[in-house]
Amino acid sequence: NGQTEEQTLDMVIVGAGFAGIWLLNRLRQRGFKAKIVEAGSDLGGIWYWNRYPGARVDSQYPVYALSIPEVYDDWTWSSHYPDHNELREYFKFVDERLHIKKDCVFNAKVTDAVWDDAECVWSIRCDNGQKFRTSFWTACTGFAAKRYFPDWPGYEDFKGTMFHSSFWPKEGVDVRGKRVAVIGTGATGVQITQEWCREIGDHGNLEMFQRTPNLACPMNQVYMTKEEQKELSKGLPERFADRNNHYNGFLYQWRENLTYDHSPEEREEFYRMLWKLGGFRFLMNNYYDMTRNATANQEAYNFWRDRVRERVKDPRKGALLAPTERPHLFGGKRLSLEQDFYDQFNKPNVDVIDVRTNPIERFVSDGIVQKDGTHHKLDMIALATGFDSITGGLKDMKVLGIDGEQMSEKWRLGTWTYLGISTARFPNFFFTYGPQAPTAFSNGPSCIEIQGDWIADVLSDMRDKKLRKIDADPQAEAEWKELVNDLIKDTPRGSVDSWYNGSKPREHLNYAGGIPRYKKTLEEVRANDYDGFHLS
Ligand code: NA7
Repeated sequence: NGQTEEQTLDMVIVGAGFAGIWLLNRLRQRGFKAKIVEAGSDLGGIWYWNRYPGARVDSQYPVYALSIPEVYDDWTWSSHYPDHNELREYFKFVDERLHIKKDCVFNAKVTDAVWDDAECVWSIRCDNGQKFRTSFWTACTGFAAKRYFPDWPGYEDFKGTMFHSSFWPKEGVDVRGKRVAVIGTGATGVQITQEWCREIGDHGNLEMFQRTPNLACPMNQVYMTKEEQKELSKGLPERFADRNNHYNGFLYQWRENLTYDHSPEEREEFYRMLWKLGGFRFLMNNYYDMTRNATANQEAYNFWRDRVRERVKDPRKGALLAPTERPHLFGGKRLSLEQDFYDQFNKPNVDVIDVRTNPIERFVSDGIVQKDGTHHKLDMIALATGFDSITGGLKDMKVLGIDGEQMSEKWRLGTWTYLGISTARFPNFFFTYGPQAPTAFSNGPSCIEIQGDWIADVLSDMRDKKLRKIDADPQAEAEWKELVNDLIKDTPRGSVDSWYNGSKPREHLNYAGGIPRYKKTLEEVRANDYDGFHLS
């Protein structure tokens, strides 16, 4: 309302997802005054927004959770890969235990943050008029805070129902008997397609518009009984701690042996074993060289393709979903996990539409027209077109640092961070699960707990030493960028075009050194008097 009183704080946290909650909890434990500002009207971060059909986490139980004893001691998940409803229940439970909401301002989006170098204080303003004066602030906005809409003409002409995956109505939509389209085949598009194929029934029709096939792997969902849940929760502290020993923050990682250490028969057996275990294992628990060597990668691709082709009976659909020629290096793009996604394409009323060779030309009142004039009559469209990933949400805020320099301007031609957590000339400002950190290559909670703890340590150390300002050194930042580029060079994720590489400009935005090395680096920087930062 513009009249809201200005609050003075030690830390403003933007975003009430895993990262924001973790950081708030830590700062409270240390006696800091902090508040969360959240654009949504409840806790959950991405899980507040993710309500599309089939939305489900694909980090396998129990790693995708906060390692806070007050929470995990009494919480159980019903399956290895819980859905969005259960995740919101989880956040409700987190609040019951930690009373997070009493320090949250909901329905408020940060618009401006301005640094005062003389006072060492940030002035933060929200779109609802709320203002803060704060010594520090952290953007816990994750990598998907800004939706992406390709610039197709005619969106507004479409008279049917259309939603972006991350802006789905709470009450859901009824697709029974409807003609529907899903645009996009990322992790989201696969989940919506799989779910809608069931929901449309025999009289509906689904078309999945695909530019690039998703090399989706079996989820092999496991539902747990209450007794199993109890039994499994016994070793939780050790398992949470063990996340930090694995590259991706999961409880498994690449093997030490190589693809051709095994005979073709042994290899087949090994692949089948991973396939059966499900989850990301076929990608991330595979031979070490699977993501480093093109021939080894091809071997894995062939296995994957043959398994999918066995399931999709129509050769045309099969060739589009699992092409004979590898469309890109396996693991170069984020794969999805599926249960019966591929089997759904055996229904006569489910099809895959190739928009690589025949792109979407425009939206019209009753559907979509492709370049060659093919007209798809539709009642409903799900836009699973993803996000202006990793830096989009950060660049959307007007952040002014030393001498009024604007962060979006600093990052216009490329992103510069130190440790994937701060950026030079924007003192006392941090971000989590963002650019040049292990973000897209790691299990979210694993990464954000490490970053949150480090940020809390910075505040404690500065309080102890009566310091007021911390700013990254531009040289340290340049070296960090070089390291990020260096680490990713030999991996498929470095060479394949995907959201891993942001949007404008395309660049390497993920730290590929893995969770253990990242954690160690942060600890070393702290132990060496914040090497690479200026403190005053
Ligand atoms: P993604 O993975 O960015 O997927 C977006 C999809 O939209 C992808 O298949 C794109 O095709 C497709 N897309 C984007 N623009 C177009 C145009 N112009 N024409 C056709 N298709 C297009 O977003 P998700 O929401 O699925 O997943 C984001 C992450 O959230 C996910 O990886 C998890 O980590 C959680 P493309 O593949 O680029 O050819």
